[in-house]
Amino acid sequence: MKKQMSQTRDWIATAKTLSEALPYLQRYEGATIVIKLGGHAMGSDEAMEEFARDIVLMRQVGVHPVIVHGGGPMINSMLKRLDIQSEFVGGKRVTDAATVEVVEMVLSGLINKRVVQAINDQGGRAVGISGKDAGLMICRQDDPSLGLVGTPETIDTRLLETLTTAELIPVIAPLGVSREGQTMNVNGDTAAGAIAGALQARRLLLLTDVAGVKNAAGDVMTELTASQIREMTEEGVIAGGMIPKTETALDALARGVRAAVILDGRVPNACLLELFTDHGVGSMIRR
Ligand code: X2W
Repeated sequence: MKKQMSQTRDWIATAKTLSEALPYLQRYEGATIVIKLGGHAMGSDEAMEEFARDIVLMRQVGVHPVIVHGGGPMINSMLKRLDIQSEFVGGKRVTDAATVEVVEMVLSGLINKRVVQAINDQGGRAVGISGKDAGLMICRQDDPSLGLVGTPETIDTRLLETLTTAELIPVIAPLGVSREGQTMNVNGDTAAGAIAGALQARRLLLLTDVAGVKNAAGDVMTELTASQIREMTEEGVIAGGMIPKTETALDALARGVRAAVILDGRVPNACLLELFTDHGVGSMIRR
């Protein structure tokens, strides 16, 4: 009897949570949300399953999620198995012809299909593509010393619009093609920012393994403006691996994305918490 009562209380709490989510569900109905998947959420089958459930739930309530994934650590381990040396300069992988083949195999093959399968296992309908499909992402060479690393130059969103209109969930591997037809390796965050900008997304969610952007005292700032980010970067408060993330966020905002969130992907259901509750986990950056 006692157990039954506590179970009833659990269900009441669940119903209350759902009821409280209504205004948030209404707010994001029909919104395009670009999510950069990386770090912890890709680190285990359980984390991937939980991420996939969040995505399928978003689609179920009328959001249009568009996923861009990374996979740096998996590329590293495959390059190691193949005995190919690899190094990063300024957060980007120096990419020669042999390396780009492995990057494409791992990103478009292994990882992209794993994400697609995880979403489909939860009852979603995901379609895996890369920036090469239908000319989605045309790149120019980033810095010649990095080799085949691309900076997105034009984004053709037509394929993504076709997929989202058909209620399919695009899952994008961050590879592009140069005007000359050369395969280019693109940083996952950079690709997500460019795609979010081209889609004029409501939100860009960057899943990371940190609590968010910290101020000089070491406290996580839950809301920041673009000018605060620029100041904190000049002062050296934002440094190291956070810089590519905040740069991506600023770039997406400049292209018309309404807000970018650097989200702590280690927190369970981070995407749902951010979108459908008052309790975000990470730092929201607005113009
Ligand atoms: C990345 C692409 C994958 C990526 C790389 O080769 O590792 C460049 O560095 P994460 O896990 O999001 O870092 N490309 C140019 O961005 O993965």
